Amino acid sequence: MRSKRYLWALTFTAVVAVAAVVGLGSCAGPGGSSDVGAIARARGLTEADVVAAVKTYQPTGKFDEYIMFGSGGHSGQVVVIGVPSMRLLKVIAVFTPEPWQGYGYGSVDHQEMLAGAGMAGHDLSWGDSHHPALSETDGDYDGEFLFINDKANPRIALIDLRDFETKQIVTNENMGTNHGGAFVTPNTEYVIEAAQYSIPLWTDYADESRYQEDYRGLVTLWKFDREAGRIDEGRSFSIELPPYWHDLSDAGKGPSFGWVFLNSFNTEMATGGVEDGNPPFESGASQNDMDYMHIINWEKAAEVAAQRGMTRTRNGRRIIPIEVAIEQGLLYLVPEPKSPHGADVTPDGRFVVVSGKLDPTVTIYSWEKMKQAIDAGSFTGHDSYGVPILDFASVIEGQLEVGLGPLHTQFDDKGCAYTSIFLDTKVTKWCLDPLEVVDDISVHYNVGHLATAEGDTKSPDGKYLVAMNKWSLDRFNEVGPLLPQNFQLIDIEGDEMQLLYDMPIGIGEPHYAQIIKADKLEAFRVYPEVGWSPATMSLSSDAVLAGQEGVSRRGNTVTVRMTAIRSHFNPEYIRVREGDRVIIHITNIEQAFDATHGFGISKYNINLSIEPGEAQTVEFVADKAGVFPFYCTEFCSALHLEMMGYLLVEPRG
Ligand code: K7E
Ligand code: CUA
Repeated sequence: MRSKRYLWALTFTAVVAVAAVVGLGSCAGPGGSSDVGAIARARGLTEADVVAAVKTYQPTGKFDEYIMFGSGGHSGQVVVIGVPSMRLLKVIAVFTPEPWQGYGYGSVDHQEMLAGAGMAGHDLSWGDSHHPALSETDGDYDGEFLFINDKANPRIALIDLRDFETKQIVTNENMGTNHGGAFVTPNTEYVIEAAQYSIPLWTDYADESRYQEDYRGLVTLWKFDREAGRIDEGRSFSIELPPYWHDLSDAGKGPSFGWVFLNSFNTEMATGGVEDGNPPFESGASQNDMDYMHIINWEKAAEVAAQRGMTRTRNGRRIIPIEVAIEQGLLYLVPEPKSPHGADVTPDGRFVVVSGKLDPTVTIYSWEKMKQAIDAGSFTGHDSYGVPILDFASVIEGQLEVGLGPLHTQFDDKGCAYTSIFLDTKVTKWCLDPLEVVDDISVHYNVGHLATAEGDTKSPDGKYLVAMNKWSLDRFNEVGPLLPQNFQLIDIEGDEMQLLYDMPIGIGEPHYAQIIKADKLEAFRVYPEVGWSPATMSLSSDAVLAGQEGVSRRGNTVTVRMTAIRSHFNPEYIRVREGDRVIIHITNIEQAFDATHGFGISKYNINLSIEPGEAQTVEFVADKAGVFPFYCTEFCSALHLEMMGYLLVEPRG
């Protein structure tokens, strides 16, 4: 191993030399603001710190090479972060109302979408987002769409990356919660969503004494219609699974194209009940040494689901019953070590890497061997639901000890893998050929997922790895008992991993993230035409152009047609009577880059964000008489404070 001292001297000299070359030498004298060496010494920075700073700092106006889409955990949102600077660029509103984006604060389109995303008769104003998935074409991120799951309320959301806005949320009443999603197949043919905690499937209610008979797992394949930019619910289908608890999934690619790999735990089918003297779930569900990975043929399942009589419908969704799945050869099991968490397909699609939370190894399954066993019908037996089980020893490629509590694995461009090690709170780097551990690095602390640049594609870039840590403890200034989580950026270009940057993330527990090359994204700068509807991604029929403003009344409904431009609304008065229904169509008629206006009405819980070219509609009942200022909530110009008007609600009688 190279001596740290040597490394310090080398890089320190290099930095000072670079500074001297670019004219930043010690012109201000020792301790002066432009003496790099003196500043580093005064701040107590090591040479590794200086190198890390140089590798991550982005001067103003310079852009990041990569964009990371991270789950916002129980904020229900998606965070967008530049890599390597780790600058937070945006928090995309997904499952939770968000006032800056005017998401859920009066906009009719958002209101409708969020209302349609309720479940079990409840409006839902939060989600537990875990796994973002970028759309793929031929196994590579294409930068067009992003999907993310809501674990708490089994839902999948779709975000259009032309404007980074949520366009659709689909609900899955046949699941209790989900976890094995969102993951996409290599051309985004389908978005995969697997249930986590099993619930009764074919009956509305069954208590836990009927667990094995009535509770079931489920995996749903949501059909993605790229042309429409929407999930096609009618062409989507599910497959009934045994009532294990299902965890992470991943789609096969290359030789394993057409298949999905899905972990499970609690194959013990423990039903808990610690209050009655039973073993709690935590011990009941982790007794066995082996659980089952599910091997699912989605390509064939899609054909089967399209045939008459092959599915049963429940809550309006088509499900392939487990007997049909077995008979048609859609579902197989293979044992996997103890309470597995991550299942990750290698970039070449030849292997599946599984980590058992209670096992110090990663297990590498060979797709070739699994496929041979499936084709030959060579099984060791069947589970109690009749699903064929492959022989563990004959389908694995190998096992490698990586540390205590391995969770998730990501890949680089050199045939190596990175596994997060929760209990040892480190990342282990290992390579496939030969199968050996080559490096490890401590992370701070209790790491969950990892993300490498373009890591889930068939051609990862390597370069950067972000460790998403659950605990941050002593890494940041103390902010009370609820601490931020910690995204740690790690340089993986060289043989030894190097920690570059700690980014506190204080909106919710990050689970997974994906990192895409920034130049693959082609976001709108402004909406393409004045009067654009982000909901339909086309010209809105309610667009209001300059000169088309006005107010009209029909019975108790007052319709306002309004424009917004720096720095006024037109009209500036909205005169209604108490109890009137008020519909306001507003268009931001500007096409200037970044000239966003807001529209907030005091005390009515209304706020819109209207980006250049955007048309929005807000609808409400003026149920409280009085005078209510409305104003632009974005500081858009020197006369932004003057960009206001009054809602006059005349009292009845
Ligand atoms: Cu490990 Cu939901 Cu993927 Cu959290 S999950 S870490
Ligand atoms: Cu428009 Cu402020």
